[in-house]
Amino acid sequence: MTKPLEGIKIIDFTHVQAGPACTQLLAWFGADVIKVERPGSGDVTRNQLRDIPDADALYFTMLNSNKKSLTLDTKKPEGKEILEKLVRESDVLVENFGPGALDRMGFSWERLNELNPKMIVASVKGFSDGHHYDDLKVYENVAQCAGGAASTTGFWDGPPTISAAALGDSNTGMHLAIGILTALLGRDKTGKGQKVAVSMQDSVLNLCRVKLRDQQRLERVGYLEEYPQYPHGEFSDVVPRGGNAGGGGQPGWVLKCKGWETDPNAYIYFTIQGHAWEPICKALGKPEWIDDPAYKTAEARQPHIFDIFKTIEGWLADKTKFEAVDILRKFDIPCAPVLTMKELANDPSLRASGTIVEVPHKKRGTYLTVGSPIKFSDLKPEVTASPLLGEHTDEVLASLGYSQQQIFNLREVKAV
Ligand code: CAO
Repeated sequence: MTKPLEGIKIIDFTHVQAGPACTQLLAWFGADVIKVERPGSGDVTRNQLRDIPDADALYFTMLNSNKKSLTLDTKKPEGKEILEKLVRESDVLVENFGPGALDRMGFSWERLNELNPKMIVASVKGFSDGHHYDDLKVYENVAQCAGGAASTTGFWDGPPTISAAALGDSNTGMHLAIGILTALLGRDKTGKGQKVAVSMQDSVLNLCRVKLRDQQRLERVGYLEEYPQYPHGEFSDVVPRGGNAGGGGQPGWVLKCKGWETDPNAYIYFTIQGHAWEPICKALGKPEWIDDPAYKTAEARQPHIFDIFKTIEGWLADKTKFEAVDILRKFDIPCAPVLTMKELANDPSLRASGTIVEVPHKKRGTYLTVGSPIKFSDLKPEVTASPLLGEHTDEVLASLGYSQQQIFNLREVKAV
């Protein structure tokens, strides 16, 4: 089967998570992704949090599958020359260096555009160009704070809280992938490449869209009825942290199930959909609530919603999270068990769908990773191992016309 991105050549000048997540996605879909790494060390994540001595860390292997690795010192003249050759014959260059690093290396957008006017140059930065913080280097948690996620996550009586989900890193990488694919389609029409830039702050904020909605509602009416602070607590002039409250018009909460005293994940998320009130009452064995004016409407329930959740917890007390969901699903109630990483790793459905995959690796043996979350009817992305450092240096240089002797000489001067 021909993969949709086959024939698209990508110079992957990325490191850590945001950039690599983007290029890994494109590699799954068939792009020829050549990861350019500093000779001797490579992407810093190869060494970070290693669980096996002398083998690439999972942080690296799980974000760099399906790629080639070319070592190149792009600050040396020989390295620059090789990069120029690669630029001339590639479609996309993706980078997520600190601000100005590519320019300092001599590969500004203008220079790259001069070398290959059809090339798409895609960048991740912490803040967008021209932002008053655009000189800052940024990691995940910094972005979550700058993008509005931290101030709105957690409990009202605790500090701003970071999400475990990589809202700043992988999320930004996914935004960049959409930008690159859009620019590739645009190039088909115009014949011209362009610069695509995504900032981590913007990408986090994009996912916090409903919190900006809430800020405007709060300014207009002074309260937010779906937050736990309503109606008994106080609102200030900024969107508060809402704990585990549902973000839309459906109240919900994380509720204790059987075993919660010893198992920190014996919980389900329970949602009270307005139109599902009757099935909820039936599921809980509370038919008297169906027409009770104190329970019948969402407005009537809201002032005592936590008492309702307490009653539901009473019903859950003799049921495991899995048993509870098995009952509630029959009543069409939106809910899920709170799943641990261990449970997800062993979930037969996720294995069958290719969302959790086992990948054989030359040095590590087999490791688990998250495969493509995007499913197609005509493409089944196959996840292959991440490359060893410089594994494809000879192959890539030979494809650029370098002889064995020239490659030997480049190694002697540590340019590759
Ligand atoms: N050959 C020679 N030099 C290379 C090279 C290569 N193959 N690859 C990288 N370098 C150089 C860069 O040119 C840069 O040199 P100068 O600073 O001297 O110009 C240097 O390595 C360091 O690059 P950096 O600033 O990107 O790295 P850092 O470790 O200091 O910062 C990070 C890391 C992530 C904070 C920064 O890259 C950044 O802010 N990136 C943008 C935002 C981002 O993507 N962050 C998310 C990372 S995922 O959590």
